[in-house]
Amino acid sequence: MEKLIKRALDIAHLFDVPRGEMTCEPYGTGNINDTFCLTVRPWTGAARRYILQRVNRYVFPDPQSMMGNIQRVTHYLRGVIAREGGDPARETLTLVRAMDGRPWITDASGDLWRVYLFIEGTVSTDRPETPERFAAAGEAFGRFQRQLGGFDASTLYPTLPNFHNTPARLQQLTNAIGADAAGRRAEVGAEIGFCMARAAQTDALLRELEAGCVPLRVTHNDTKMDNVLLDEKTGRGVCVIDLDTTMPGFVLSDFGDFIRTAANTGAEDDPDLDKVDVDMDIFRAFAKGYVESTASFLTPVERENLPYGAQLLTYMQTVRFLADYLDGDNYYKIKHPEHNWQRSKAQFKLLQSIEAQEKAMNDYIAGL
Ligand code: ADP
Ligand code: GN1
Ligand code: MG
Repeated sequence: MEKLIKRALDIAHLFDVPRGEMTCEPYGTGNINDTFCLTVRPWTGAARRYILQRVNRYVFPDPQSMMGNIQRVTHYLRGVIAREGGDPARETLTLVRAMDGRPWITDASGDLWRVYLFIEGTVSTDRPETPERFAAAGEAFGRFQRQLGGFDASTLYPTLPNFHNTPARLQQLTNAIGADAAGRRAEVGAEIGFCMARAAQTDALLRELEAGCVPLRVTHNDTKMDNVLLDEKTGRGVCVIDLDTTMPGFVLSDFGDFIRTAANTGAEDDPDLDKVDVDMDIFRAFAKGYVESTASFLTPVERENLPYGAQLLTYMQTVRFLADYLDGDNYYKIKHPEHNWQRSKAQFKLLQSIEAQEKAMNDYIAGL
């Protein structure tokens, strides 16, 4: 890590930030990119902070096209936010340019680095203490989609093709089972069985939804609690961050992935499956915030299927973790050899719990 911090500091000097003493420390808890908080203490004036990130090139093989999406989306959002009387520097991400004028640096080894203004006076946490904060996140993700309502989703580069495409994820699992690259197929027979048992039904439901014209919109595709910055004083949702996976998609996916990640009484990788359950208070708080801020554009089919989104995304994550375990852990960073297997089991337990609450979730949304 020391070596990486040193490299990050060298890179930081290539960006258009004030001259002065620079320090850099690892920041956040993401599974994909390397994130640092860069502090610059100019010779005169107050210290300034930035977020410096090295993009994961295994996950994002074409990071420059991804950066193109982020530039276009944040540019568009800045216009909408200004028209609505908001503060564009605070309510969307701002890329800092490098000395050569581009908003990123590609280093000698081919890694892409970028710098964002640090949005001060905000907090991001994956475990807020009050339901109001989940409602604020729901409002913020809904607002993000509303503000991007006039942006033609089909013009965005498909950064990660088939990212939230469940049949394609099932195909990856089928391929991983066939290849058995890490020699783990025999031990995960039960989990393979759970995933395959739901495959045909999922396929049928998705076809139905597509036939019912669920529209393609600009979606975030990584809607976690810690991807929203909340005002540290008021708790209001200030800014949706982590725009790497912003692509055309279905709103069910953004709603569903939030419930999967935030409304779990246990951890995503909980070794104790008894701790994993869907937290209906969090579901209700988020759903209320989200449905209120999307009321002006959500179609009835989208609205009715929001709870199904929670099932779909939890199922997809069960499949993704299992496929990565079978492949030999190429994709997700792991903390121990069975980590992806454990993650997959915990996600499957969550899926069962969400399925058990299907009626309660549908009733709640219908009553909003
Ligand atoms: P990852 O893809 O690794 O999740 P993120 O872009 O979400 O990376 O950044 C990790 C963390 O850094 C976030 O959860 C948030 O706490 C913080 N962060 C990111 N961007 C900003 C920003 N512009 N201002 C303040 N904090 C930020
Ligand atoms: C990854 O880095 P993070 O935690 O924001 C992944 C998500 C998964 C998640 C599972 C680009 O997101 O899709 O749901 O891990 N992001 C990518 O923890 O694959
Ligand atoms: Mg993040």
